[in-house]
Amino acid sequence: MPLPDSHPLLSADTANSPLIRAYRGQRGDRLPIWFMRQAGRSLPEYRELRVGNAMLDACLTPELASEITLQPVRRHAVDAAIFFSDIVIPVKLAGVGVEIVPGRGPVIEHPIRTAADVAALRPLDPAALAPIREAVAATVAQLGSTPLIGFAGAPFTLASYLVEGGPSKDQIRARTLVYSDPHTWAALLNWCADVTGEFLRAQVEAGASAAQLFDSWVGSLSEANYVRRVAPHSKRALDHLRGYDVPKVHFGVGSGEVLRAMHSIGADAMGVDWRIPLDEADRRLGGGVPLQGNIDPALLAAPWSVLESHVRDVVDRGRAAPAHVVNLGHGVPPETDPDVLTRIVELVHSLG
Ligand code: 1CP
Repeated sequence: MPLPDSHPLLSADTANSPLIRAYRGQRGDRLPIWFMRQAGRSLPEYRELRVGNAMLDACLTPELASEITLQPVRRHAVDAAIFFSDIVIPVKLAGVGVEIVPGRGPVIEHPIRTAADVAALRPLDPAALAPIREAVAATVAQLGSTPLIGFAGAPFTLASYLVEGGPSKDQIRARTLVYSDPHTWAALLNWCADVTGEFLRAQVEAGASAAQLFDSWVGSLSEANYVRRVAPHSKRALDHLRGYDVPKVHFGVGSGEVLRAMHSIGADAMGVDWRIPLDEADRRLGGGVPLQGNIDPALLAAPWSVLESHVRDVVDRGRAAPAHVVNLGHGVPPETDPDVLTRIVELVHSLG
């Protein structure tokens, strides 16, 4: 039976989309834009669907995950969907007790802190990823030429939650473990790299056209520590995509000091937070790297005239890079007026 035209294996549409071309360093007529955390609490249609569904259950129910992924694409006409899931999903699927506590974030039932805790971690059974594959395939079939970005948490950010037991201000317990027990640290990061790498690969195999690795909390590390104790594991996570021709994007918050090192693990494009302007990020990367970012999320609630000139400035500075995917410097705050996001998309598309 022939596959529908929108099937990713038959369609070259997403390969020629503004997003994928930009990740490959090509500029076209349209400046692509999407928003980190575009699916989520800023959308009334999301809040409605989530009633009675715990966050991680919603992620593992293919029809819900797919519908939530599509909502912001329909509403804002962004140039990409990002798969609705969470960085802790592969950890949960590997058998670790984790919940997303509303208003707080991922909370780990038994934090992982000792060599014995790490030794007890089980590998991820690929069969457990079936709901992820199903949700991605259903989503891609509906997206047509709009690419789906698959994503995963980088080993350091995942390990931070596992060691701390939940969200933390500066990941101090995790950073202590790096020094107090480097062997346990390395074993934990290898485990994280493999579960997160498998999660990412499942999304790509099921039809995602790009892959973003989020090392959200990398900004708490020194460059030397990052290079020695973290980067090799992040590379190991991305190595799970070997053989798949999808662009790889790497993003962290507060990553100014480690941008170059983060790029060197095998990323094609770099996400930049709001702390450094894109022309400065381009300079730090030595030029030649496609950039993604970096509208300050704090300005989403500012008067439109202020926000508009900020967006124009971001676009202007992004011209220093070979290509630019407009985004925020971090996720959409839940209280954001979604109409503001739609208006930014229109503005960016008018700037070309
Ligand atoms: O009740 C709710 O609606 C839960 C809020 C929520 C949502 C919508 C959480 C809890 N996760 C998500 C979805 C999610 N998580 C996406 C969806 C796709 C999209 O962007 O539209 C993505 C990409 C993530 C990834 C994620 N989860 C990251 C990396 C990106 C980032 O924001 O830095 C991190 C660090 C997490 C952990 C997490 N999950 C949820 C929260 C509130 C947090 C952060 C907690 C903390 O501050 O430590």
